[in-house]
Formats: sequence, C-alpha cells, structure tokens
Amino acid sequence: MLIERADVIVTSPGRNFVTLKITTDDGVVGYGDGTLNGRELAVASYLTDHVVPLLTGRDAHAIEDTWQYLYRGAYWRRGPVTMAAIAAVDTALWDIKAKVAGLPLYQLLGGASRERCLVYGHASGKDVPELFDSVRKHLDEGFRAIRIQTGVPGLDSVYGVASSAAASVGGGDSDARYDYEPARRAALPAEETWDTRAYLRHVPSVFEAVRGEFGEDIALLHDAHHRLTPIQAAKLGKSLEPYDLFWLEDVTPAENQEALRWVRHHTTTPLAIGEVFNSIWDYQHLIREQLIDYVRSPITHAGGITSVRRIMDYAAMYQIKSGMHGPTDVSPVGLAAAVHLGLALHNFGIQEYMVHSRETHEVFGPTYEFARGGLRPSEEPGLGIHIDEELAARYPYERAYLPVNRLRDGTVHDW
Ligand code: KDG
Ligand code: MG
Repeated sequence: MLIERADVIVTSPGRNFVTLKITTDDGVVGYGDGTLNGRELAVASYLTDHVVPLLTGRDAHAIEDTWQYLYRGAYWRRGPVTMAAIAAVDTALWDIKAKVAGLPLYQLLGGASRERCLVYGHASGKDVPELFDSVRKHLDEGFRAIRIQTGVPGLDSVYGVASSAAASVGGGDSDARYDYEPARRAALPAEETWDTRAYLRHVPSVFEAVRGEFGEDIALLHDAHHRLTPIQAAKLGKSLEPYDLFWLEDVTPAENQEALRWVRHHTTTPLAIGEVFNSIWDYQHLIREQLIDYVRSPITHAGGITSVRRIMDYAAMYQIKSGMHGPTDVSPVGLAAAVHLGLALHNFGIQEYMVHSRETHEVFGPTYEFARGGLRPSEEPGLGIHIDEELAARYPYERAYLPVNRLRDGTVHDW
C-alpha cells in the first residue's frame, strides 16, 4: 500500500491548527497533528515544501523507516518545527495502519492497560473565591485531578489564569470556561508583568485554602511555567510539601537539565517537565539520573507516537511516568493519539485535558469520550477522528501569539 498524496490542512476554529492528511493508493486516509502554537505556518511550510514531496510513492506501512528517513535524512537534528512535522507524518501513518487492520489504534500499541486515561483539568481564578468556583465546576463535571493557577496580588494578569477576555478567544462557551486560551489573536504578543517574590509568597496560601475547602482526595497540580531559578524552585517545592501535590511542573527553564538536580535535592514534591522538549535526547540525563517523575512531551511536538513511545520505554526503566502536554493547542488529532498511546502504556501517569471549543469539535469530529475523570478512545478503527474539510476551510489562519513576560524593570523574563 503506497502513499498517494499528502495535504496540509491549516484551520482556525477559534485557534490555529496544522493537520497532515495522508491518502493511500487504496483510498485510506490518516491524520496527524503538527500544530506548533504561535509558529504554525513554519510547520505548514516545512511539511508542504520539504516533506510532502518525499512521501508520495512510499510504503504507507513502513512507519519506523519513514520516521528514520525524515529524522536522519534532514541532517539537522531535532527542533520543534522538524519534530512537529515528523509527528504529523508518523501519527497519520499509525492512523492508516490501524484503519487497515480494522482496529482502534491502542490495540496495535499493545492493547489496553487500563479502562481509561486519568486526566487533569485546569481550574483557575483571579482570586481564591473565583478559583473555588472553578474547582467546584471541575468536580461537578467528574474531574478527579485539577491544575490550580491563580492571580497574584499586585499583578494585573497572570498567564494560565482565565480572564473572561482571554477565555473567550477559545470560542464557543466563553462565560462557562475557567481554563484559558494559551495564544491570543493579535498582531503582536501581549506583554505581562511578572514578580517572582510576590508569586512565591502567594502560592502556598492558595494550596492551603484549596486543601482546606476540598479535602485530601483530589489530585492537585501546579505549573510554574519555567519562571524560577533553581533555589527559588527548591523553596517552592518545599513550601508545597504539606499539600501533597500530584506534581509541580516546569519549575525552572527546561533547557538547563542540571537545574533539576538542585531542586530534587531539596524537595520531595514530584516534578514534571518537558512540554517544550521534542526528542529522547532532551531526557537523556533527566531520566537516567531520575531527576523528574513525569515526562511532559506530547506526541504532537516530539516526533509522533513512534518516538514518544521510545521515550516512555526509557522512562519505564526508572519508574518515571507519562504526563503528556494537552492544552487546546494540541489538536483533537494529537489528543486522540495521546489517549490511544496512554491507554496502552504500562507507565502511563496522567493526561492533561483542556476541553476544546465547540467549533474545534465540529471541525475535527473526535470520538474519544470523557467520563469518570478519564478519557477513553472509541472502538472504531484508527484514531477516531472525522475532519469536516469544508467547515475547516471556513476558518482561515489568524495570527496569534503566546504572551511575553517582563519583570518590573522591563527585562524580558521566562514565562
Ligand atoms: O503553547 C504553549 C501552551 O500550551 C502552554 O503554555 C500551556 O503550559 C502549558 C500547559 O501546561 O498546558
Ligand atoms: Mg505547562
């Protein structure tokens, strides 16, 4: 079975997505997600100009060979654009293989290791009362694990905390949403002021309040968005120990793997990192030295199912689990792939789940199902995605960016 054609679909139903559609000479269609938030058109061009011309006529079943051909053949190793493009091809080929086999994809990855994938939702609020409303809404919907982010006294806005304006960018049900939309549509990125000392003073009191109100059972998570130095991160981890977090995420800038060693020496709060990583090499020391507890790389940004499964097999040797990135900028195609792999992985930990807008669901037609705090893929062959291309074409790309953080003196800061 040969690849007959590959087409790149760029659509923006509330936010931008890049999807690769591969069609075989037998007429089987597979989809892969290559969305890179704020840099979408770079992946679209990489695919259209440099990858699609190489795919025509290749064996659609030769997934590993195609992965190696695109990775090694590029000469230039790794990088988010390359790895998102390879991810799109790899995922689409797995979708095709499963459709040809007549099986849901997770069956080809080893079959189900659990009934469903535990997910965490995003609760946030400008202040503690608003945060409590958001936590209650998540509990009512059945979430058993919740990420907690709040505004910080003295700061006008904090990334990761929904304001009604930011939430509405996600489209659809703006006033019902307590999560946030990572990118904002605009010609330039928004700029926000950041103050680490104010943040470090405030966060432990928020977790104390949440545990006091909602008890010990819910799994609580927190994302520090790479903003801290190792010693600040160590201090935060220690100060949160009484509140028994499921994980503390991205405490220091991810590119400095050494930093995690310092954090690890000071705190028993579990650590998660890697949503900005795109290959197994980024985890070489973190995993072998057991400096983290959860791997955050999603299928969409780290070379697809083939390579994320490799990372997770390596992690399994050290009891490290998956915690794949799943914001709204990972499309329903990427989330479907994550849920199939997550269902099969022995060392699955948790899956991030920010619910996509109604418009996004209408375009992508995902068939995974949320119930009892977890996601489960449907039993249909392949990934379980049904893209309405006519509808997709009605949502043209719109420029959108993640915000930039500046310290009070104007210096650009990690966000
Ligand atoms: O595109 C980047 C966002 O998706 C990211 O900032 C969200 O940190 C994030 C998370 O954990 O979902
Ligand atoms: Mg994060």
